Amino acid sequence: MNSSTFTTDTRSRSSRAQLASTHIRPHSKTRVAYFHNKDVGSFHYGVGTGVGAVCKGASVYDTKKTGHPMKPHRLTLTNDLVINYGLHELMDVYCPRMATEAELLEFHESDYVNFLKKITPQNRDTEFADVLGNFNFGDDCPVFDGLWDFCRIYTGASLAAAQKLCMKDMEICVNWSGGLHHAKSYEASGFCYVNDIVLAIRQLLKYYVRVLYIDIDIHHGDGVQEAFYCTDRVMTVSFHKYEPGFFPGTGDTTEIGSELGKYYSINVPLKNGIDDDSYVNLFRTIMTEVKDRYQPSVIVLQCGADSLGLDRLGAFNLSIKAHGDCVKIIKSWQIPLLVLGGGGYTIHNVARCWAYETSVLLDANLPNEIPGESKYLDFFEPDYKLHPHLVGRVDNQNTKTDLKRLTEVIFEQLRHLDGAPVIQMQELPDGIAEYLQEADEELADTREDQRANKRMKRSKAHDNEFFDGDSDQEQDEENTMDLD
Ligand code: V1D
Ligand code: CA
Repeated sequence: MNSSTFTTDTRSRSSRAQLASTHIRPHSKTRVAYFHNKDVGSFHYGVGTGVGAVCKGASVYDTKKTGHPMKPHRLTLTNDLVINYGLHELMDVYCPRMATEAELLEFHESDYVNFLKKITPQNRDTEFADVLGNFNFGDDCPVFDGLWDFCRIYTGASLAAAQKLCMKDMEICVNWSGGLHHAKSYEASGFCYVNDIVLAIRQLLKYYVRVLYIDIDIHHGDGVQEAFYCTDRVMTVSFHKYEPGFFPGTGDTTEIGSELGKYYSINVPLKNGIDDDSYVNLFRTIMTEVKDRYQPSVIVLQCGADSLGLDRLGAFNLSIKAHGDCVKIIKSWQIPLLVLGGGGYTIHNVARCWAYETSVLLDANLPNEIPGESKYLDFFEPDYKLHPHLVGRVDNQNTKTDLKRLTEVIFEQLRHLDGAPVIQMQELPDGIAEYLQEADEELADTREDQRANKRMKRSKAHDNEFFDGDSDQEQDEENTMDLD
């Protein structure tokens, strides 16, 4: 194990993970690798940090005291719990390298990558003022210090994890900093700049025939769906809130894929307040059918934690246990698995959730008491428990009848998949490179059309929306420790 990232462990034994299986898992074949670059938690999304920015209590360029809900510090909190529960002792730990520019260009367009590389809070309002909008930069996707490195760090971790799965010397790979599912090839979107998921899936496609992508973030996984909309080699399934005005506005059941990809995009649109039993039963029912019909050779699971109850941006009622049950269901299939993060805005619960899900992947039992040795113990007050009560802020607006009908609609779509795409890796023609190249070109054409459409729509749109997050912001600031 490469444990160079971590300091010496001086914890009491009581806070450590107990293995669910006997002894030291002598018969367990499941090898788990964890990818974490400790620098990833030190970045700060800043809104309006440029010249002339007004931000109460913050100086210009001080990105720490801004109201953006995406807090990379949640990744430091998660890692802290993973270490203090002793989970790092049960898996291989890697500090992955940053993705290269060439790797980003495998999906993203060169003018967008060039922009990402050059943009800084200092040149934003001078050199780049005219093009910020072209790349969808603004309140959701601000320019902040170290943006380029941040993108390369989280993407590098997803690519390293995918490569490990391609080498087939690991069954499960985890990168909690990844899962930024909204980024498009040509623009940022919804707090996401580089789509590490698309890049990781493209890597997996070199070694695996069928990739199943599952997304349990409360937002629709639009960027991943769009990237693979016309192929049957990737099946995408997103569970999300779908209501007028809720971001990103896509993800109706009618979005089913097109051309070769027709029927290979599944959407599960939900209303506010869905509870544990409804969600997990729906997830199990749909995903079991998808797995049986599609027979994926590898799975990518985006575990956005904004689907938890009490999330600052979310509106579901899920407990950490139920969110983790979805992970448990997928893990039980024993298919190579890439597990990624995503959204999640009540950061102490994000950390709890992803630490718990790490334990699920390891078949380890964690004590409910947060380890007293955690440097960030204050974040977990007042109960200091791994499984706090998260339910109750919103009523469940999903009736049993709604969910039954939704399942029927999706099963109807799945009936079109009468057998998984049959191409086997060993049967791939000699000209596989050319074949994949052609498929790429077709996808590029589709993306070109989509981009043109989107630019047209955007130029017509009059966007007056503004999020008033002051009270949440102040709440967050109270909980934010000095990270330097
Ligand atoms: F509340 C905010 C404060 C500051 C800046 C942005 C926000 C905010 C909240 N919700 N922005 C949103 C969503 N954007 C809109 C815009 C209004 N416009 C016309 C669009 O409603 C974006 C939500 C992004 C969710 C990201 C994610 O959770 O899915 C994610 N997954 O992986 C990484 C992030
Ligand atoms: Ca989702």
